[in-house]
Amino acid sequence: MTVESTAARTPRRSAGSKAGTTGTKRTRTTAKKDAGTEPQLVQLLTPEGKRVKNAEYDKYVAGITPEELRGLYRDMVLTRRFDAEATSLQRQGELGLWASLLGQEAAQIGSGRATREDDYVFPTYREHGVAWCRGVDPANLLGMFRGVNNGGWDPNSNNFQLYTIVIGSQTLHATGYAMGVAKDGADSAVIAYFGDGASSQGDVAESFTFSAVYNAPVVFFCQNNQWAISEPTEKQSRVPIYQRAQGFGFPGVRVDGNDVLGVLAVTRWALERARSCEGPTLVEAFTYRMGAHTTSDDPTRYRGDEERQAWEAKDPILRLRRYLEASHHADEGFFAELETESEALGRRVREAVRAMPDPDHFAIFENAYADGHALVDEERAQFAAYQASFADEGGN
Ligand SMILES: Cc1ncc(C[n+]2csc(CCOP(=O)(O)OP(=O)(O)O)c2C)c(N)n1
Ligand SMILES: [Mg+2]
Repeated sequence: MTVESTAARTPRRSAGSKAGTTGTKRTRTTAKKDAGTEPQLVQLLTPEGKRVKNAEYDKYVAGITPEELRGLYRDMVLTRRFDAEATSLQRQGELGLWASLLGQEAAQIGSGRATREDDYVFPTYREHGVAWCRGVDPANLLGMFRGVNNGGWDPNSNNFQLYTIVIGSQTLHATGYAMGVAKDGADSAVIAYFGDGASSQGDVAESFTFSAVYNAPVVFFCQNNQWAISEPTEKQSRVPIYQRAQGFGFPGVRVDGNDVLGVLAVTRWALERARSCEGPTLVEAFTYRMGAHTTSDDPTRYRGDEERQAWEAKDPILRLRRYLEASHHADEGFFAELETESEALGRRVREAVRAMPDPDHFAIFENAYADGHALVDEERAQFAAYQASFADEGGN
């Protein structure tokens, strides 16, 4: 058991409950026997910001320059600032909902920066940091959460698919796309993001099977943030998630998801495997969702403060800052300038959201069927009558 997983489990109440005690005991014994090896965690930067050597993965970040390190730091800070702005905008009534990535910045920036322009990314709904790396305007991520559009960007402009709410389904899309890439003989790779909860979905298991059998150039990037809304990871898997890959016939690696350097190295390795026709890889980025599942959720109802505090000590931004300072790769001027840039980003996003035009109320009926449908016609007429009922009040 790693320190991380112990910390994640400690504060959870007697999760099994009385009724499940016997069953839990029995399956635990089985799980231990079947799991084989204890979880191994790849880490290049400790929470204290110390660089540790790693014989296997060091070479994937060997040439990284101080400027690139500052770039990773900047990416994480701006992403966090954007995310905080979006949360505030929801609280102000400008967005209907927001899914925060707080705590997952290293997992997303490290993996996003490992991708090449011609790679293709299939996200969930929380990949704001990856979207940033792909060059999607952060303001565009907010349209769907404001309810003014169904996506907000052209997937093919940045090879970044639209956000996917149907848990795990994008892993199938990614696998199919990757099989197409292989048929085209291209050397680009595909990366599919999903969560610990999604790992229980049949779609994910099917995509593992297909990608393995067809040797598809896809990286499955699981952000294990310890929670699927209110369900802890131990309710999703009896073995560490990365170890599941072995049963499907491809490698799985667990990386410290709060270590941007480690994530960058491991994802580069996995993408390189995909490009050299070595097939799929499962990367489990072991991280923590510091905030609520979404702005509609209240995590105090199912988890304790101590757990969050333990993970705050492993904050991904803080640890890179410690490393940058200790190695004299960044000075006070850099941090101050970044602060100004962050505030400017927050302001820009705020203004952009408030300026988003409301959609044409009837557009949804036009886009349901290519050739129309009697039921849709009926609903359109009902909606038109409803709208007209406001006419006396000066509505439109
Ligand atoms: C197929 C499907 N089932 C259930 C849901 C409801 N749902 C939305 S998010 C979520 C939890 C996902 O957890 P995880 O995969 O760990 O991702 P995280 O939210 O932690 O990033 C669930 C069950 C859904 N959107 N789609
Ligand atoms: Mg999760």
